[in-house]
Amino acid sequence: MQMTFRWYGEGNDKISLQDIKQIPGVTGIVWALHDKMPGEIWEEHEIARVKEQCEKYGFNIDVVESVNVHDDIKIGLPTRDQYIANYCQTIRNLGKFGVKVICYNFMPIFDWTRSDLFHPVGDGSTALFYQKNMIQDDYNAMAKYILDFTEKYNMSFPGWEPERMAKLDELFKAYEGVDHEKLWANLKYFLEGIMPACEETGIKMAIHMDDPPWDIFGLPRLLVDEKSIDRFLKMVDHPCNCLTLCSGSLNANPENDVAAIVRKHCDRIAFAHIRNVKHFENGDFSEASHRDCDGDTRILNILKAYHDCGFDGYIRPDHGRHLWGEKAGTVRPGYGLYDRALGIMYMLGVWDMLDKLKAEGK
Ligand code: DNO
Repeated sequence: MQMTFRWYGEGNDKISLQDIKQIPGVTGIVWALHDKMPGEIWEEHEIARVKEQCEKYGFNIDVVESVNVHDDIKIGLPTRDQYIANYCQTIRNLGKFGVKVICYNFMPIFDWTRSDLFHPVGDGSTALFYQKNMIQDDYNAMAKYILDFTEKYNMSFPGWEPERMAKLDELFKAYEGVDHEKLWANLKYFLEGIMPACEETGIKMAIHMDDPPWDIFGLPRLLVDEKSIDRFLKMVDHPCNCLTLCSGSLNANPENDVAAIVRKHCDRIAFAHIRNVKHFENGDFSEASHRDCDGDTRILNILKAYHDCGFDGYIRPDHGRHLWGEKAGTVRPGYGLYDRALGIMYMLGVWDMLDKLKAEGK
């Protein structure tokens, strides 16, 4: 596997490439052009700039997270063809700079959703938290909480573009009639439209799991469990149609056995997100450190499954807690430096030991 670290870009991330360089084992930066709106073409000179910045520190830019998909594609409007053509052009432009994997999602309107971005964990640190009864009917209240935060601290969240969020009621109206089956059909149409550009460039499209893995605010969500992943891979059975298997997103539903999915579909997992989640009986969940016993996601089983399958794709620590002075305003929720660096050391520790045992025939 190839260890990577998500970075929000020069001037947009308080964490520097120099900081990341000091974490052992990181070979690649997971990046994006965060000022692009969904549907816009990523231009060559913009991509070249990031490549140059990362290469200065010896990092590759093999993985992009994310090139966001325009709502018209998800809704299935006639305008989608132009947006799909733009997406193909972005794929071709990224291919020219050696990009290998594009992580994206197909969630209607909202990307990941939480009710508390800095929830006390009990040891002085904080983490992202999901209170189930707060994410049910009032999407405006939830969006207001997130947007007030981004405005107060002057940061943008991918998938939460203020321009889109300003038109929430309109967006919800546009999605009326887009049920699960319609959304599956629109996803298929999109994938079939972009597979030729993937073939040309060798880029793998790696869909992110829906987070959380159930419908919210009456909006359908598709990538939620083993059965839906089977359906997705079969629907467009192409080696460039791959997964970003996010352990934490899937395991927000305790019934999802992520290690079993790894063993079943390892050859189609281009990108692994490792995140640990702690469940509460009432359906709430909190994010936890990467250490197996700190959450319920069974991180050790998952890493063992990747190792047994000879996984040579990209991996990254996902959300971390906020530690040692990291707080609202100093750090992006879930994307501080310290806990993600600790997560990397934990994963590499496990991986190195598995390598050693294998080499010794044990
Ligand atoms: C959350 C991330 C997601 C992910 C997108 C991919 O922190 O894992 O926002 O980047 O869903 O498009």
